[in-house]
Amino acid sequence: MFESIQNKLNRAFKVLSGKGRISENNVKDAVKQVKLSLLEADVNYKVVKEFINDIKTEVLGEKVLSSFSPDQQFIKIVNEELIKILGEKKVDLSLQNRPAKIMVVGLQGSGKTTSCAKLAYLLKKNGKNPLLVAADVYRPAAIDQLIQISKKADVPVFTGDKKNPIKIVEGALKEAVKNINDVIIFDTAGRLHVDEKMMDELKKIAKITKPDEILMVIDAMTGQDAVNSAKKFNELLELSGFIVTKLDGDARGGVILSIRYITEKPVKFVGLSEKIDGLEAFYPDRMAGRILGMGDVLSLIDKLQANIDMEKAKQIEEKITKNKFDLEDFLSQLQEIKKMGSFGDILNMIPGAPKNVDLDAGQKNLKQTEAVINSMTKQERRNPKILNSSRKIRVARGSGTSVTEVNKILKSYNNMKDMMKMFNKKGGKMKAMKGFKGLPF
Ligand SMILES: Nc1nc2c(ncn2[C@@H]2O[C@H](COP(=O)(O)OP(=O)(O)OP(=O)(O)O)[C@@H](O)[C@H]2O)c(=O)[nH]1
Ligand SMILES: [Mg+2]
Repeated sequence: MFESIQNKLNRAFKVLSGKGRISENNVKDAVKQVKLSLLEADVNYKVVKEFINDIKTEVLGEKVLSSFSPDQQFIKIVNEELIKILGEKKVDLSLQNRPAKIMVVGLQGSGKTTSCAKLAYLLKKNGKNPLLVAADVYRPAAIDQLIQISKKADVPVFTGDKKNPIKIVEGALKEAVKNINDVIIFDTAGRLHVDEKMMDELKKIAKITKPDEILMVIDAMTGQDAVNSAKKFNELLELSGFIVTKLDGDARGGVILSIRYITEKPVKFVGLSEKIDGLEAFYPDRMAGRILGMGDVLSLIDKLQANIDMEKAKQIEEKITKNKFDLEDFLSQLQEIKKMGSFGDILNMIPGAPKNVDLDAGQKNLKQTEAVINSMTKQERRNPKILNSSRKIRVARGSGTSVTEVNKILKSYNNMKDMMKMFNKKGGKMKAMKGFKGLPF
């Protein structure tokens, strides 16, 4: 999924990697690459235009953060723009009415019947009591198909007279009251293209059922054609949102990146497999991370940005370079990291970072660490090497701990110092993270 657009976007980011700072000149080429990636992914040209304009404005207006390299800053901007185009926030179904009614429409073979059953499964898992309605009487096997798949969801199917869609939906409304169903999902007939007769039938069904949601199912593999038919469906039926299916295939990404911008209606779910549990709520930020293929790095950037005190980070950076990182700095770094969560967790998010480094020891018991460091003389804190056994005994007594604890904390300090040196070493193991050299660890 999205492999091609991912590779191409990465090429755009590479243009900027290794550059000292972000500038109008070196960004030009990167923006051009992003434009090509989007066009090749079959993203609607209007969306591409908006995307590129926004990126240019953002790039030039972006405050330069010393701790991020130009490619990282650019990734951040592209990510934010992707989220914007995808719709910013997850939009929930309106299920306040009892029963809430969801009408599922779309072109032939887009995945309506499968998605109805998947949705019923999801809602049931969330404590709802749904009823599925087979309102497709045209394709001979359609009703049996719905009955078969809904067995996996353990949800009842209303089939009525199996002949007249209008009578079927009327019957279903009564059945739901009788069975105390709180959600009704109507599976409707597919059509090859938008034709008047079928549309009239859908309008009639909508008039009778007064649906809380009309969701159109879109096959991600069908590209811009799907976006065009979505536009027409939306004009005729006033959709409330979309289910985009078959994102597990080699969809290029065009549909998911265009649909919301073009129709101004949100994507509410995505289909990720043929299986009953293959439907997920749609989160624009997670999808952007998937498209970029670097969700972890992105959440790391967010975390750091929200928590780092840039000035302090710079001072620490200088200290490491001059090899003057002492126990006082260690303590202040522990306090800083605590704001972000566990150091081990953060390290896990960094590609190529060593695993199983016991750096959490000092963090786990911050109070104790504080007490130990506070029991040292200024001289000892500045130069921990002078801590011989008699000094350690004194510090342990003063802080109400033991020599073992003191040693543990010193070990943790040394580990952190080594890690920081590694982060700072040019071309070292942390090459991938060279922009993060101001990190507080
Ligand atoms: N891989 C994959 N296949 C899917 C997904 N959603 C649906 N399909 C498959 O797509 C095919 C068509 O799905 P249906 O649910 O029958 O589509 P429909 O829109 O109801 O089709 P008609 O009723 O004939 O218009 C089936 O083989 C489904 O298993 C998905 O998210 N991923
Ligand atoms: Mg169907």
